[in-house]
Amino acid sequence: MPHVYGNDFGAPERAPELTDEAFAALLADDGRVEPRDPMPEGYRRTLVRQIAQHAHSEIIGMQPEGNWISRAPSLRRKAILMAKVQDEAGHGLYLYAAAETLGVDRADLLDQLHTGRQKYSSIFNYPTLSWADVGAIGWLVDGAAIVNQVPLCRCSYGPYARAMVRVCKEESFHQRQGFEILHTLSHGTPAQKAMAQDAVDRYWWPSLMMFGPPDDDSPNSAQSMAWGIKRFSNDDLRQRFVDMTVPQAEVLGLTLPDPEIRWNEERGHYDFGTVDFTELFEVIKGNGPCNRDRMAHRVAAHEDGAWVREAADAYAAKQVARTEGAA
Ligand code: FAQ
Repeated sequence: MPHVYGNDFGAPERAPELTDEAFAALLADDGRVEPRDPMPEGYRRTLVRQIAQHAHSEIIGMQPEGNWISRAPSLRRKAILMAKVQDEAGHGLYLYAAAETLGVDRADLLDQLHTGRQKYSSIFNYPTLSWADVGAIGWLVDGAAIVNQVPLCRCSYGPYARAMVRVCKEESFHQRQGFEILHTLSHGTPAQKAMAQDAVDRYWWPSLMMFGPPDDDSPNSAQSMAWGIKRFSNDDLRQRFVDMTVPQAEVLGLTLPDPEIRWNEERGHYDFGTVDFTELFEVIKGNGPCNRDRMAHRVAAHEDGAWVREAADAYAAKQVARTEGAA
């Protein structure tokens, strides 16, 4: 079936293509592209790629923390964690809906995830070994996600930018709950502090990798920035994250596992050590510690949920039949 824009955003059939020059003029004029606007095919494909990867990351990202829902240390922690994991599912939904405004179908995007043709963030291929990892994910992973996503609220594509506004508000809450978990552990017993430190030691470098490869090895950045999809480069956002996080680590009383971190007066930024991008590329290729588990779990959950999709389809068909019968 040919896919059309029609969905929650009320958009019509696929918009026609546009030359790069005409599109540049449109961007310069109001800077915001909506589903009904014509757009170059490359722009549309880039958005589908990035938004789909982003959506997949949100739903795969439910797994590492979901692992701790049944073992959260108190009822309060459990309720908060359940709400957070549910938020991630909601973020996935906003993002799949935003992708669908570009004329793709979410069932097809999920199929591409399940068959390894589309990526999801490297960070979710690391295990959550202790309760402190839930704190480290909130503080560092959600923290990195916010730094990356706040500029996406100004992305040139309207539905993606608007989805990001709400996502960022929720991520801010997530980051604070992670910070609070680590603060409590860090000011608890020596064993609790050691657990918090161990979590930060393991999650620090993978969090820096979330921003993607270095700028000179990032094939998509230049074009995405020219199109106003990305507003800052991978390295600029990575630096922003380091600058934001170092003072927070001091408040937590925890050490970031990088002896090269120091304030550079001249640059007005923190210097930091070299990220091992070989590890990032290996994880992206499928060779991280948990890639196979994450994907097997996702595919099994999708198959187990087939009856829900069938029931929803049957209900929708019944509603249509009722409406047509009443007309
Ligand atoms: N992992 O040329 P670039 C979250 C791929 S949400 C995996 O630099 P681009 C919330 C990249 O796709 C986290 N793959 O690419 C949460 C490209 O592959 P392709 C997700 C990566 O797109 C918290 C290739 O490498 N956030 O955490 C990664 O210009 C807690 C070359 O790279 C987003 O998706 C990576 N780390 O820049 C949920 C934000 N880095 O497709 C649960 C939106 C790069 O050409 C719990 N996305 N690749 O084959 C973006 O901002 C961008 O897509 C980047 C990559 C910055 C990720």
